[in-house]
Amino acid sequence: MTSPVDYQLEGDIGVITVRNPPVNALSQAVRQGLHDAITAAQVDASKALLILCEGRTFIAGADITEFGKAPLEPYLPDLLDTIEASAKPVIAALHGTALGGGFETALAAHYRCAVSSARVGLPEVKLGLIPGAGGTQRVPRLAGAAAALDLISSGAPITAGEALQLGLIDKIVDGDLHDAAIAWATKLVADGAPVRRSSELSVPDVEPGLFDEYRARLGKRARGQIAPQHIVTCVEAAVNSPFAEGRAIERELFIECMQSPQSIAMRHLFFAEREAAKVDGLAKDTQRRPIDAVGIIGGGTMGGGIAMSFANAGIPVTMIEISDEALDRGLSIIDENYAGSVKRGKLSKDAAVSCRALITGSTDYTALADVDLVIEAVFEDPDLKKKIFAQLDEVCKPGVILATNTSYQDVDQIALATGRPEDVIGMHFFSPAHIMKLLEIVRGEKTADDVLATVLRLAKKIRKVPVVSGVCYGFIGNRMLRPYGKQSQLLLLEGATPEQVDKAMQDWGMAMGPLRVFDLAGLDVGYKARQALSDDMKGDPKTYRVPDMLVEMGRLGQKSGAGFYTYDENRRPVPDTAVVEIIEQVASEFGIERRELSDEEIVERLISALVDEGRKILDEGIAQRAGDIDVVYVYGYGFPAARGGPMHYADNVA
Ligand code: T1G
Repeated sequence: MTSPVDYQLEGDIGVITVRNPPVNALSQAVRQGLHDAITAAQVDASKALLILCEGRTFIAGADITEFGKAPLEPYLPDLLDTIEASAKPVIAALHGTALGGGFETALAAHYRCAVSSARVGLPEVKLGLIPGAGGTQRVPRLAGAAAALDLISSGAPITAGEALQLGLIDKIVDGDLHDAAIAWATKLVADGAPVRRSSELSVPDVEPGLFDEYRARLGKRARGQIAPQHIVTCVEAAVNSPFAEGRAIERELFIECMQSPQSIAMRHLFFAEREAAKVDGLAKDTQRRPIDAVGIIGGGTMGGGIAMSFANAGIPVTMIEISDEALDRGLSIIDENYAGSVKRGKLSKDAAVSCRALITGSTDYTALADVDLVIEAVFEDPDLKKKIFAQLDEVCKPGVILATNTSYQDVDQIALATGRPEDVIGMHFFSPAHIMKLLEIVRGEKTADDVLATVLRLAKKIRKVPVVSGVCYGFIGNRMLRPYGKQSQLLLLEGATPEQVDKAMQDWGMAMGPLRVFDLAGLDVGYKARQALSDDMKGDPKTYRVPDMLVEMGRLGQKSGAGFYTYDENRRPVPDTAVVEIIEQVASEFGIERRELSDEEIVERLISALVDEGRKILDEGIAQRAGDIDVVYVYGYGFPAARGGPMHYADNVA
């Protein structure tokens, strides 16, 4: 088998090229190839060595598919020692995303250059891991402890410009990377540039209390996760110990993370997220329709957030509202959101201005005559949605994709309101739509393959994580939320309080407990949905009597200042004995004797409710695979990534 690593002498420079598509991951063959090339070059005519990669990116990390299997030599830390020990200067030339073990490889080299579009980072923490090949020891030596803690604990990549400022790379080159890197390497040789080993540097002075501050901050931000805390331990070791000792601590903690259920869960999600974008039976080369302009029906919270998602990806948007007042209101919400993103440093002022400029409004449907996709985002009235789709059928040109943002309505029924059901699909965004990553794509009975393929590709362009669902009441996420919600009501009647249920779930890792979620969504939403259902479909009255009573008392949730909790002036939930009294009254009406419930029982019953419904969804083929359900719950419902999603948890942990 040909090695994925090639070595050529170009003048005085030994050029080592990695070719391991799609992302030049550090598979065993790549590690072996690099090792052999570096070793051979020590005794040939080369005066300096250059490592670069073909394809879309420099090495994007260790090969995650090898994790959990018996490790094969050469081990990455040993390979990087070999690179750093080279007697001849080694230069790494970066493009695309130099991540994880890929960036660690570059840090073991003596010099680093990059094209300006390159990004570098150590995202291991997103896999429940820590850098395992010297990253926690070399980054602090080059950029300082605080910068290292930020880079490694966030896992977020930085630009080449930021890396240059931090001293993590030495030069940004223009034009063709290969040629520019050869030219720079030749100059370094001509200038007699020495080998420079970052492992021999010491970490610049550290602010007192830095590590305790990070432990506390990460303890809040990544509750219950082990990797972030181990990162702090390793960077602290870089300050207090020689390189070899610090690296040994890193290795020990890396192996602990690798074997942890948390990392196994997060690695499962890494691949599940990528699998979710693939649809059985949908050919990879399915023709896609061009989407150069989008229309949004409804300028409310969802409509505004959806409009921003497209504008932020450079796609012009026309937002339709029923009146000028409503339109102004919708556009001003968007202005506030952009101002907020700039204030939080998520977006530069210039970027906010140029994105906002892509959003226009109208009260006239004919303004949609030239768009390629329309997304309806009005409130959940099935007749109103059908009326809108019938209108769109009249004004939109042939080939336009007609999408509904409904959270649970029958997409097939909506499609039948048009003469082109094959062009109709569900695109269920999550609030706030310009932030939440999940996009549930609902494939209708008649939805055409090219419509589905187009929307799947588009999801990636607007930086969403797509999951495909079949048509059923509530699709994947909201359908599972119903039994979860019902179970929370039974737990209240049997003896728990709203704050006990929510605290148990939050301590277990959920971003928010069920009662707070319902208060945030608005209890009236569920109430109205129930009004449209028959008693049979509503199910056991024990599971909705309390929320019905709260709504009828005007306690609609956070938006009305009270629901299962009362909310203070800072929108913080405050337990309310009046709610407990209502729960006790309803319990006695149903003859339920209330008792002590343990947090374990609360968690077990709520998660089981999710999993049981998940299994039905799989049996019915509404979801293609269990991993899809996990991606929905982690990206859309605040399920802890460190537990891998409800189905992974049930199959691997519970
Ligand atoms: N190993 C194996 N396969 C990988 C991979 C990796 N590191 N990265 C991507 N792939 C596959 C992916 O499954 C998909 O396959 C295809 O490549 C394209 O990926 C010791 C231990 C690089 C930013 O965490 O973040 O190094 O589905 O669809 O959107 O310290 O992939 O086509 O069959 O995501 O353009 C650290 C992980 C590893 C980076 C490209 N590195 N990758 O994004 O394409 S841990 C990472 C990414 C480590 C060391 C430690 C992204 C990307 P398929 P894609 P993309």
